[in-house]
Amino acid sequence: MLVIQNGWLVTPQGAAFGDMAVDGGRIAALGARLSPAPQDDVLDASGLWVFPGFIDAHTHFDMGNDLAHTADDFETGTRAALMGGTTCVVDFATQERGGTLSDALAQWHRKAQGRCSCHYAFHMAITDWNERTRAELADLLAAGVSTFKLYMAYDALRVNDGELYDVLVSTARLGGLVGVHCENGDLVNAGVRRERQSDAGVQGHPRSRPAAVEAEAVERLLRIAQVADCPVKVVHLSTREGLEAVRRARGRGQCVRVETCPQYLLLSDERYRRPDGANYVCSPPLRPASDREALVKALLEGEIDTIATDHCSYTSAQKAAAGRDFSRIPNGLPGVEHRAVAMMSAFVATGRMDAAAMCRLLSENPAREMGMYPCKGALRVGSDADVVLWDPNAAGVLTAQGQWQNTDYTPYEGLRVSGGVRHVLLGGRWAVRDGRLIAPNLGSYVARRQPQL
Ligand code: DUC
Ligand code: ZN
Ligand code: ZN
Repeated sequence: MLVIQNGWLVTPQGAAFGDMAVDGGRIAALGARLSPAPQDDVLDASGLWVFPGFIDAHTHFDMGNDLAHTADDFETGTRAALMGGTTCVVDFATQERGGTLSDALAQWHRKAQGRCSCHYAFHMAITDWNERTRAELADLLAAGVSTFKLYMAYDALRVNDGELYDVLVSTARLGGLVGVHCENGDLVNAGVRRERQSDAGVQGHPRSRPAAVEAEAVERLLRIAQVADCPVKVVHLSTREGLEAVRRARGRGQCVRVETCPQYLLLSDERYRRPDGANYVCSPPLRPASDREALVKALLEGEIDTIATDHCSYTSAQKAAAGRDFSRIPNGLPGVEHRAVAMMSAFVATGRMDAAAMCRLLSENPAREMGMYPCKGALRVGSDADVVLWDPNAAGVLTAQGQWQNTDYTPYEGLRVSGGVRHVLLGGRWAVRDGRLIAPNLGSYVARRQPQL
């Protein structure tokens, strides 16, 4: 048994100073003062905050497309996640057109198995909707995949409105949840054709897909979900206008879950004017400061449910290989390692949000939405002992040189941060101690139950 003493425990009942006992991989006791037996290990957590491990429900590791293969695979990506306090990721297995969901799931298991330093689970991205695919859904839920993803853009991945409707109805019937990439694919294609003619370089990227392209897709998705009478999740929301569509749907009584990402809360589209602008190409793109401010306000007012990263990393060389043709730059940013420290610094250390509210965004809400609560996402007796001990007094600067992510840059280069990971327990075992990785590869697959919305 390990007894953690004198920590500031962030529990579902509220934050409290106290002790926590860990035994057999689970939380065995919580209390104001626990008495360790002589044979117990004791950790003095004075001055530390104790969180349920953070969950990143949006990563892309070991993913290829016609432009490039991601720099991080499950080995490097989950190691970086763990070092940043993330104890579980949910990555996107993706169906091949003409292929089955079960083949895609088996392929993603092969990518991850035996390589993960934090726990992992999979969403399933459905790209080929037909009767055979529909018949596989129940098997997916039985295999622990209770969340799905649809794309409204990217020609190789996207579904049409009728298919979207049908997937929503079919998955909701089984208790699953669908997250949707909201950009109008036809408008993106038209915008790319238009901007390529003007030879605008990297700046053609955000111009090819302005806010209205996202907002139209969010609005249409939410109307389709209204007709289907199903809950739905908007992933990586980036615009004020998209947010307004969410508000309208919620005002109609719909259940809409909203995820955003650190890059949309901290960065803006001026990055595309820099010489290394290609490094910031992601979809949806970084937006003007007014969108960022609207999202931050919504975050602080409780309108956003979760913060995930959409980690999809490439090296600067991969980004630069496209030259002036922005449409050939692989889309995506690194971020899985820096989510907690960047968000804590921006919102908790500055006094704009308390640690318990941040815990809901990074841990409890993703756990509920992903069907992992209360095994994960909570400091409760009986929950898995995936635990982060956070030092609120640590200070540092984020740099590519000091990172674990397998790329040569970070979008947050030079960011001064307050707070940091001191220790991480994974399933009750020491994975990170005093900021040092001491046990890689402890991660295992998490078979999930139905989302709790
Ligand atoms: N956009 C996506 O939709 N997926 C991965 C990365 C990105 O930028
Ligand atoms: Zn997406
Ligand atoms: Zn994504």
